[in-house]
Amino acid sequence: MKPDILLMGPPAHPDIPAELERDFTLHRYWEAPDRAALLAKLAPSLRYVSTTGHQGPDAEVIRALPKLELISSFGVGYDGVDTAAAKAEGVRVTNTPDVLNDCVAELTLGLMLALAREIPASDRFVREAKWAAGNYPFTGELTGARAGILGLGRIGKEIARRLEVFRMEIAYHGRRQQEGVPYRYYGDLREMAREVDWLIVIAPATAESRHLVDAVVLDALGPTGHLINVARGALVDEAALVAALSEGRIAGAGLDVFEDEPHPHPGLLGLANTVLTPHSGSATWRTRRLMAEVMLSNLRAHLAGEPLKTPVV
Ligand code: 8YV
Repeated sequence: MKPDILLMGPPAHPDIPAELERDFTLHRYWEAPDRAALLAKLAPSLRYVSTTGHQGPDAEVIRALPKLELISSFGVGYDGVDTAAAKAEGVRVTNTPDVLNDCVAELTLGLMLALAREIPASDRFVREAKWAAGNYPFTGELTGARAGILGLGRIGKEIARRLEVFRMEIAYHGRRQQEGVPYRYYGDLREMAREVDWLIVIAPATAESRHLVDAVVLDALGPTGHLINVARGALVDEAALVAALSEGRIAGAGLDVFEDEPHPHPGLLGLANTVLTPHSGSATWRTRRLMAEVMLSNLRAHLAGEPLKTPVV
């Protein structure tokens, strides 16, 4: 008999349900009419959960499943999984790092180019036949501008490599200075924000990083500064961002993530100085397939009694 697995929410890749069903009996948590009853039914046997970084399980669900052994999460960020509860209950947690680095870095540059060169507005200008009446106004550009990366991890470094091609001056902020990194380190985020034209957020969401980018940091970035967030909405005080954008206290923002997804702050929607994407940093066919393979490989490794491929707990 195949072991049971609980899929927490809608699959992040369409192949996932069928792939899971090769090795497991699949139970769909989010579709269950009575979730508590499903947990109670599975409690005596359930050893596996498949999820994404946003779908849980929380401490309550983890504690309701005493036989749980592994939570295999899809995505590099796992802030939606209660890892403290998992650890306390002896449950392992895995994520899908590395395979999405290039993809997220690519969208970051896309947001920066779209903002700097005003590509969305230029596109509307052409379509709305305004060109014949005169040229589109000049825009800014990336070449030679200064960028500060908040969170120089694996994705942050891929972003930096791409910024080098644009001959940008690169700095970073994180909890500590990294050896062998050629970029200027700032121990103080506000100080870095004051010195750069682009502040790029690519750090994990934790209790400590919540609202790191607040009104003070935005004011330090200043009226010619741009904010890019491809990490988690929680790192930026979205209400403060809307105020700063509306009042021209910063120049613009490119956002792939929001505090309350899928509901961006309504104040962002009417602003011309924003480019907004629907948390699609890793959402390409190639990368989502690679992420699915890593998520599945952890489950299969555990089933085979082999070491987990990418454990976080
Ligand atoms: C999600 C992400 O996994 O990897 C992450 O941390 O945020 C994304 O790639 C994706 O949105 C699936 O839910």
